[in-house]
Amino acid sequence: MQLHFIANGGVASTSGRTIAVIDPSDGQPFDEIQRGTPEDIDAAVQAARQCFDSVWGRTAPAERGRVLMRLSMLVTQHADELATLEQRDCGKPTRQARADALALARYFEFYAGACDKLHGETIPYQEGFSVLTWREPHGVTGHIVPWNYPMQIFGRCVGAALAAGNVCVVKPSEDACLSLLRVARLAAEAGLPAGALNVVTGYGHEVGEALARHPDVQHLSFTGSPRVGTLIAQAAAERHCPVTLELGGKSPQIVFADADLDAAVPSLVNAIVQNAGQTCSAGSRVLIEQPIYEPLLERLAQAFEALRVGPAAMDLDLGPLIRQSQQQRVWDFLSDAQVAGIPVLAQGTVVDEAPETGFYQAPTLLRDVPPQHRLAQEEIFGPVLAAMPFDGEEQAMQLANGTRYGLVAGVWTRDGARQLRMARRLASGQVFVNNYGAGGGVELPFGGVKSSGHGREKGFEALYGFTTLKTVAIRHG
Ligand code: TXE
Repeated sequence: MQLHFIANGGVASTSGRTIAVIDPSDGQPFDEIQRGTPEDIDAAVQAARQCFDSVWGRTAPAERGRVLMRLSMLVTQHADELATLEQRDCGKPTRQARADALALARYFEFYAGACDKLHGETIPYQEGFSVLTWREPHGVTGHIVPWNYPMQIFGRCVGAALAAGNVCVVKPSEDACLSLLRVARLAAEAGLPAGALNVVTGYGHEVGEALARHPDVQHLSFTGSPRVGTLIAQAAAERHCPVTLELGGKSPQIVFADADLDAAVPSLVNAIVQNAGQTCSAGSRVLIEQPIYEPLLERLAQAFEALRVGPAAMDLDLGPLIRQSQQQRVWDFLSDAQVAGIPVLAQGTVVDEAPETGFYQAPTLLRDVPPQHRLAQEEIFGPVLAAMPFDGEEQAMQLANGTRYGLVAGVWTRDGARQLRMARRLASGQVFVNNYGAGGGVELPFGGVKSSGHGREKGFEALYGFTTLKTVAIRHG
């Protein structure tokens, strides 16, 4: 049974209750986490506050960097162990789970190096004044993390927050706690002082909400659904707490007739099947220029038919979805497609070894999806790719920008001027040209526009977001 991690130790919930941990590969429980309470959140926030006031908030930036670097090395050493936990807890195929663990190590490595490079400025002002700015930590930061990439999302927000001198209270998804509880113990081993990083498990409407409303939490990071993001933003607004929201997308991949299709096809497929489509930046719409609509669809269909889905430990192209309700959500979208007469062009195969009690979904390619249909407008969060044709740059832009989201856009063309024109006009936080995702580098700021959220994770932008700027103007005697 797992405990909360508060002030560098395991703590049982005041509720005396637990939540079963389910393996998505077979639908069976195999562990338990604490069902946290608002009192547990309060204990974690108090531990964090104390640590901020007495230790971490006063630790020299270079020393913070050393601790984070040791943590990065420990995560690398334990990558296989963390991957095994994630595989069982979230149904991630082995290689994808291991890649997540190594990405987590890279987040801590990057932010370890950044700790002592967070400068203020001096500003030329009137005669007789010296004006300078300091970047100061917020204090206690709250992190509400989802289940699709627990380690990566934890790494990008907690790494930046700790580097900037903040302390953290993390509320992982009730569906994905095991790896983060283990990483918190590794952080203690790396020398992070008690209270700097606390993990409280439980349901969103119980502990997540308590964290969002806690008066001593001075910054909130949330990655999840737009519905809950709105609740978090409202709770934050009531006490004027800054908040970073990352709320997913319906990201277009736009393929022009002059594109290098040999490079594009595997990337287009990977962008929607990675993590079984449960990726905020999933390229879930493919917009194809008319002259290559049929030939590209044919190539995509072949690629989809070759995909295999099975238990995470088999390490196939796709594992199961996270839980039964997510599987039901995908089925609902697909039955809507059927009612609307949207053709299924190709599907992958769920292997015979997959237990019937697991949450499997074959990757599915739909063609001729009407741009206003919910299949083309709403985030499905499953391995379903909606294909539609376009005629020329202007229509591509209208279709690409025609949803409420704006997280990522992909453009495939050899025409340099068009690359720049498209990049300028796409309403999106990220534009990837002739690639998709740029390898997910921690150096690259990441975030959305419109309903995809606001604020930026990753890179130095995230670090700035975890500070508040103080302007000091000194008038000389
Ligand atoms: O998300 P929730 P769910 C999208 C995706 C998915 C849908 C639903 O489309 O199909 O959301 O997934 C916590 N106060 N994304 O239901 O509920 C919750 O415990 C405070 C996109 O799993 O938003 C978990 O830790 N916290 C996405 C986190 O919020 C609350 C990643 C996310 O859960 C809360 C995940 C509350 N009232 C889902 N209610 C992305 N952008 O990558 C829940 N939570």
